Amino acid sequence: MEAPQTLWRNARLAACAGAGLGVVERGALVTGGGRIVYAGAESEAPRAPRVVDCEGRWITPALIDCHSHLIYGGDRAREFEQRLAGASYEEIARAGGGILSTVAATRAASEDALVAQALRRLDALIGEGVGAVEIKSGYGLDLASERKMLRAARRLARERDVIVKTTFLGAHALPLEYRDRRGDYVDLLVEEMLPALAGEGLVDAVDGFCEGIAFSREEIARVFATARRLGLPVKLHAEQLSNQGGAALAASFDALSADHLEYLDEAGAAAMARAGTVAVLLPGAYYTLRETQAPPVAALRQQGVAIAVATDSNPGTSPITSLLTTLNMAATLFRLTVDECLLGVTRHAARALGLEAEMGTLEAGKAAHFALWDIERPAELVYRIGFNPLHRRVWSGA
Ligand code: DI6
Ligand code: FE
Repeated sequence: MEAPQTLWRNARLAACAGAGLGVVERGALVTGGGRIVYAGAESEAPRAPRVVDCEGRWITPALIDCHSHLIYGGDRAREFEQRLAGASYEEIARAGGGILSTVAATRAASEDALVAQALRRLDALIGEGVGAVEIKSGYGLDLASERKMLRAARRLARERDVIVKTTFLGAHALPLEYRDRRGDYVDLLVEEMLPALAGEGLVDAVDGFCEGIAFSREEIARVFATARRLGLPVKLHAEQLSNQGGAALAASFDALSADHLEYLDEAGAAAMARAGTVAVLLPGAYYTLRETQAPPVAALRQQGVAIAVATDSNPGTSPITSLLTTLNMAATLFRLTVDECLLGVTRHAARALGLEAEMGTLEAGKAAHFALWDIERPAELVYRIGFNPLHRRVWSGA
């Protein structure tokens, strides 16, 4: 254990460990060497040379956005107007708009431009106490452009104090040039793109979009088999627009998470529970697409599936860069409790990224990344809309 350097006293902790939120009313943290050395009652805290009075503020672990498409070229404001005029997301996608229009803009953008655009979105998240973010590729859909996206994602982690987990999402949409050659594109994914990018150290996990307008279970299974052969964990966009049995497929590959899940059935939830696959709920996309079928939260609870919440920040279906607003949506639209919301962007989000040894709770041994809030009770992090009560974000105990 590191030597104590700083005592953060006079705090209220939502440690997100143990039962519920793990609240400690007269709490303190002790940090040293960039780690948490102690988290608990102030009366039992070890001494430290430096003392910070938190003035009764609440401390949570740094928040985690475990599903985002933060890197992309252009925007989709025009498509937003088309949808306001009555076009559906699927109609726009089938007409070559949607994801494919962002693919064109992303292919045309330089790596520097992608980094500069994404930094503004990342800074919005960091400004709300976020300390880790997952970022997917999937708007390149050729080797050079997917590499450019993943390199841009890695660069963000050097530009800011934040952990970035990269996810290869080559199976996001069928690129135009493969329109009549689906099998050839999946061959390209599994034979060339994924092995090359994994070999360059650019890929922390592998994702796909299992949907009528995207890829079938069989196609996703080929991508996942390659991922596992390369030693990479998988996750899946599953059951967003229809029930394809994607969550059960993901669970059969021991997926870290299955995400969206509006159309998940009982059998899918049971398969996730058995595999320990986290359910990542994305209310920003549900809201933007004006979905009416909410994910089966009761079944997830009953099966004991861990629930995480994330922004899905992307230009088409979830143009949101506020994790706090996303929590409000999760509570209001999906009826998650405050505790479920907050665990969904801390402990359970960490699990969805395989980061649980480092982040997600205030516990001795974890990285000293946490957030101090000007609030009287944790519910305020969920209840307000468009108001940011962050006092400060602490990175590595400094
Ligand atoms: N599901 C989503 O919600 C995003 N990707 C996906 O597979 C949407 C991406 C986009 O419309 O650009
Ligand atoms: Fe997504």
